[in-house]
Amino acid sequence: MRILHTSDWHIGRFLNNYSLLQDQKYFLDWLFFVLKEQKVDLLIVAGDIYNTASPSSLAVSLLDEFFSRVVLDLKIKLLIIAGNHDSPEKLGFSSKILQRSGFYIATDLKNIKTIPFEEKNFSIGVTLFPYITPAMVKEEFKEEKISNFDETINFVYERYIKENVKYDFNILCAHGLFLPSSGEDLKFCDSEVEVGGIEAFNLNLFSEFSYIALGHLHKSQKVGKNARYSGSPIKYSVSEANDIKGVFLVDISKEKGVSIEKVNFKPLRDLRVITGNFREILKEKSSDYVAVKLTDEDFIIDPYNRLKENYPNLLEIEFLNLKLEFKQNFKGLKEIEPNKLFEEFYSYVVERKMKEEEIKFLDDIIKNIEI
Ligand SMILES: [Mn+2]
Repeated sequence: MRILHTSDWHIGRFLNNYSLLQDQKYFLDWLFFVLKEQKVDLLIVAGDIYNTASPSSLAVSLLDEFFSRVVLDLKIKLLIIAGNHDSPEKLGFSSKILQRSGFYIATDLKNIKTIPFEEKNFSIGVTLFPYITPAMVKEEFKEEKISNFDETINFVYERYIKENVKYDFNILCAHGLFLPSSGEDLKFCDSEVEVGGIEAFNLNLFSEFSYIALGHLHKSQKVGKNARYSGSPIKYSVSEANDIKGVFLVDISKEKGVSIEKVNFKPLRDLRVITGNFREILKEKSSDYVAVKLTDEDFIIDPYNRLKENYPNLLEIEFLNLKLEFKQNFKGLKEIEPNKLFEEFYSYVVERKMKEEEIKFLDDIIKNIEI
């Protein structure tokens, strides 16, 4: 049995003001190719399928098309759960009909479930555990005393999961912050929101699971001995510039147990940090998403628009070594008289001081404006 584990697609997401739909479509086309070439039996998407609870019609049709091709054309079993960004109602729509064609969805507490699969000489159970908060449990079970994440996971485990841990191989698909019992650190990045230390589940309860396919953290990483965050397939913040994105292929067999391999994804447009001198950087061109760090000591006029001509997907500019006098000048801008300020600007751009008559001309204009 070959499983492909991915998560945090955030279809419909923007990076600054740039729509990433084209980049996301490119990822889905690549994924389709991998699913086909690698003869995958089961695709697991561990939450945050969409970026918002009300995705655009373009985002919905992109996914609809992809899911249909996977389930109907490739005949691959598709298992998805809701993440904290997804709307349980929207994602769960017509899930009963879909289940008949091999498309399993778990969106909230009521539909936590374990799907059994029979292989030639062994059985597998995949438990779908969507993003759950203490408040969601309290709303459904008013008389239960549940106030934190520890009590939530214990309750959910006892009520929905425990009796289903009975297969030769038990797989869990979950979304949220799961801490390893070994105490190693998790790696975070800027594109995740509302990730707090207290809102975490402990993985202790799931030690007998053969593989845990997690979603929520956007950096791909190993958690404890049997769990992995696949990470987002696309870099959603500059803090991920050096990440290598991809998906996990998980092979399960009676003889060899579980073996895991990461398949790296090369994006349509990469997200990079470029550090260097303005004029040097301007010699190159790229359609990648770039954050530019300038090493120039002197201020540069209109760097954003000038760079954008060569880097249409420019994200941000930072001056690393700007001379102190420039910084101070900016702080005190309001105190400097407008004509002095213009004189400085003029001499910077034209590279000579203003002439007597020009200064007089300027003074007249400024006087007129002030009146
Ligand atoms: Mn996410």
